[in-house]
This record gives sequence, structure tokens and C-alpha cells, in this order.
Amino acid sequence: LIASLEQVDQTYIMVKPDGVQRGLVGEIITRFEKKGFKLTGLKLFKCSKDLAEEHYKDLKGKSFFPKLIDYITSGPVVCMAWEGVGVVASARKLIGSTDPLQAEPGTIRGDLAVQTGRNIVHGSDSPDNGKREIGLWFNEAELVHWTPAQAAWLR
Ligand code: FUP
Repeated sequence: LIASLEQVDQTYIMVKPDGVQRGLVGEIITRFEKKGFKLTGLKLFKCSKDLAEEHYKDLKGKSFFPKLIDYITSGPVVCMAWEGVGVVASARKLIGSTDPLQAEPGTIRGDLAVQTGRNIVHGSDSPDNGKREIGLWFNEAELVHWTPAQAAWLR
């Protein structure tokens, strides 16, 4: 018997320093919780330049790269691992476009931000990057694999 044809994915979500400074941590967590995804990792963290550069290594050649690294390392971030069927693509929809002025109202960036360089939240862009980024920002011991009591209703 095939238990499920649908792949359970993981995504790395991060409240960036401006989101923490503006007091938006609870609001951002709430959106993923209400959607019905499962939180498997959560911490407040001040990241090193090395980690920030590794996280954004695909953008290394871009003109905005140094500013991006300064921004991400400028204050604490909130690191999260979320799990669920389709969580990577769905989280990107919840987050909205990279440029908050282009992001639809109802999305996190569309509702809460105005600048690309201050777009308050990160979400992995593929299931492979989800795994890679969770491995980068969390130790295995910090991740919790659990079964929500409402699993039969929300999956
Ligand atoms: P996203 O996947 O929406 O986070 O967007 P990207 O991976 O393309 O960009 C990562 C981060 O780089 C953005 F969140 C903000 C920053 N960035 C800029 O500062 N300027 C740009 O023109 C594009 C991205």
C-alpha cells in the first residue's frame, strides 16, 4: 500500500532583523501557525557574517550582496523550521514578492513592509534549499519531530 503520494517538505523561515526590531515576530509566526503548518524548530539568534554569506551564497555576485550581509547580521533574527505538504511554495505565497511594494495585500510583505532591502522575512525557494538552510541554521538536536493532536484535521 502507498501511504501517501504527497511529499512532506521542510522550509526555513526567518524573521529578519527589521522584523524583530519592529515587534513583528508574533504576527509572522501566527500566519504560518494559522495556515496549519507544523513548527519543528524555533530560536532567536545573532548570526555570524560567515553564516549569512553561506546562506545567501547564490547571491554572492550581486551588487547588493554586501548590504544584504550587513542587514542580516545587524541584529537578532528568529530562525524557524516548518514542515508540511507543499510548505515551501505555500510559505512563499504567504510571504509575497521580494519587493514588498509588488507583494499582494494579504501577504506578510504586502501587509507589513515597503523596501526590498528591509523585507522582514525569508522563506526557502525550493525543497532542496529548505533542507540545506535548516541544516545550516539549526543543529539536529534543536529540531523537534512531533505529531500535533489535530493531525487528523490539519495535515
Ligand atoms: P527572496 O527569495 O524573496 O528572499 O528574494 P531573493 O532570494 O532574490 O533575495 C534575497 C534577499 O536579497 C532579499 F530578501 C532582499 C535582498 N535583495 C536586495 O536587497 N535587492 C535586490 O534587488 C534583490 C534582493
